[in-house]
Amino acid sequence: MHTLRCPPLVLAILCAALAACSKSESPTAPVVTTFDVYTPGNTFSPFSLRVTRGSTVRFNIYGENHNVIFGRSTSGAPTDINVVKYVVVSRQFSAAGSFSYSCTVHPGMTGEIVVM
Ligand SMILES: [Cu+2]
Repeated sequence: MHTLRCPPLVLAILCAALAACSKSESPTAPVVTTFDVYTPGNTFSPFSLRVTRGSTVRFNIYGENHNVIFGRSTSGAPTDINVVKYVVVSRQFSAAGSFSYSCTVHPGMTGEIVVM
């Protein structure tokens, strides 16, 4: 009969290799955080915002009445924000992509959220 045996040294090397592998995988979680967009002078500021997938964007609607309408053709876009004033409305971006939006009250008032 033949029995399969692993020398202790081989086991020790395998264990060390496995430990090194699991260590190097853990710290690469994406940074999910919260961002702010403001409405100074009937513009969205910042005009373009890059965020990590799963992040939250707070739309700080001040000054005049504004809405935030996302392109209907873009799948994964968050729900539109109806016309409001003096409120902060949060939207979470859980899908990667480029989401442009506009305020239909003020022609040319546009912005975009790029989700990586
Ligand atoms: Cu507006």
